[in-house]
Amino acid sequence: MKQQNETIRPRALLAGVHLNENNDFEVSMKELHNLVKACDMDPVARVDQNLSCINAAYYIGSGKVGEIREAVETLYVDYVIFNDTLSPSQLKNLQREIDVPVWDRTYLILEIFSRRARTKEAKMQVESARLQYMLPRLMGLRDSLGRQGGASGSLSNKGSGEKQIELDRRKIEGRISELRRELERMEQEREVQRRKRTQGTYPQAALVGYTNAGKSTLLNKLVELSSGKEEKMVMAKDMLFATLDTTVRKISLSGSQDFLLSDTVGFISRLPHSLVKAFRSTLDEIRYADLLLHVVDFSDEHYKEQIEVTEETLKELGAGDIPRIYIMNKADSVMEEETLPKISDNRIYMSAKYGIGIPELLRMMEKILFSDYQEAQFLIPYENGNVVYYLNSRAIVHSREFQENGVCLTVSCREGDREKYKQYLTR
Ligand SMILES: Nc1nc2c(ncn2[C@@H]2O[C@H](COP(=O)(O)OP(=O)(O)OP(=O)(O)O)[C@@H](O)[C@H]2O)c(=O)[nH]1
Ligand SMILES: [Mg+2]
Repeated sequence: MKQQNETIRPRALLAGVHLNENNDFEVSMKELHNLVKACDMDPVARVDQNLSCINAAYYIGSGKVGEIREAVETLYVDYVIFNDTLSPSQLKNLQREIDVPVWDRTYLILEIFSRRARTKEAKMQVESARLQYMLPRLMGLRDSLGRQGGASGSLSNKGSGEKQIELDRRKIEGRISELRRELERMEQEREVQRRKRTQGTYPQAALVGYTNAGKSTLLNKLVELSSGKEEKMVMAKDMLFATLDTTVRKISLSGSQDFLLSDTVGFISRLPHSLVKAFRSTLDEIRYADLLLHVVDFSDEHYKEQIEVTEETLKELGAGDIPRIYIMNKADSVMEEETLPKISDNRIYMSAKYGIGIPELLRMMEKILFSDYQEAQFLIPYENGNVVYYLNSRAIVHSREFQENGVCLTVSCREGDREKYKQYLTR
């Protein structure tokens, strides 16, 4: 007897084409494997082929299609997943030959996103990306959804073929523009909120990087040191795309100034373009940041390629020129602990999980975030406690002296703050 809570995970067959010039084939197949697991499926078989060019009709050679069909039967496969984006006609042709739903890498990523999205905005962004992907592929997807049986929406209605597809198409187009309008409205709201936030003088840093690099773990570590409040933490998990929603937290640590830190969705190679576009507004936290913390999983042998993918995506988002610190994270698994943290230029080898290198990282951040700071000395009367409070959190306080007629603070602060309280300046 099966336990009640034991769920049976769908079984997936992974299919890929190794093109002659592609050196990253194995890496991307392994990544596909992890994506399949992140989608709660079991990768149970793999079919691949060396080719000099992609087969126009089936993507993979037609002989291999037969092999896949056989494996589907003998291994009880529920889904066949291709390691690339299939063209609408390839999808349609494959779906005619294969008896279970055929997905491609893009659809798989969209599916993961759609399962993980929690906020209304993230859900709408994913829906919009998914519909844009589906629009040119209705023919193939209709067959696929028909095979899943009981799939939701009008796409699963069998019957009057072309006519039904035309109706679906119009419905989808209508929904896409509805989503676009609503997302634009939300984007404006987000912009107002963002302005409100940045009107204060807190500088903002953003965590960016390949999925699973440790961004959320680092955010949590800083929140823990900052307020210790568990409800301010975000989910960090050994799973691709654990984070989809953007979070912004204020980090207040003794011995350093307050700043805002945002955590957002991770990147992956060949992240569907429609998704990057759909997520643009949430990714604004990155675009408007004063500093990017590029978190790298230094224990992954492919970390260099992952840095490249992340940098490419940042460029695409218009965040190519923002100053960066490269956080070579998870160094605890590949370097001797005594050698950590190690700093060279704008790189720091550290460990977010074990909290190694945090003070050093904060010092590196300060140099960039507070680079326009100036020295100043204020004498603030005791009745203006709020000014002392303000400067304590937004300036670097070098010394504090309690004198007869007020508190004397020697600080480094922003030009704007110096101006704001110039009546108290003594130097
Ligand atoms: N050994 C080691 N593991 C770490 C370190 N930092 C994070 N991890 C682990 O890496 C996994 C992924 O961490 P997350 O913080 O969820 O990664 P992320 O970058 O937020 O990932 P996504 O939100 O999925 O893009 C978790 O299992 C963490 O425990 C580290 O410094 N050392
Ligand atoms: Mg995360």
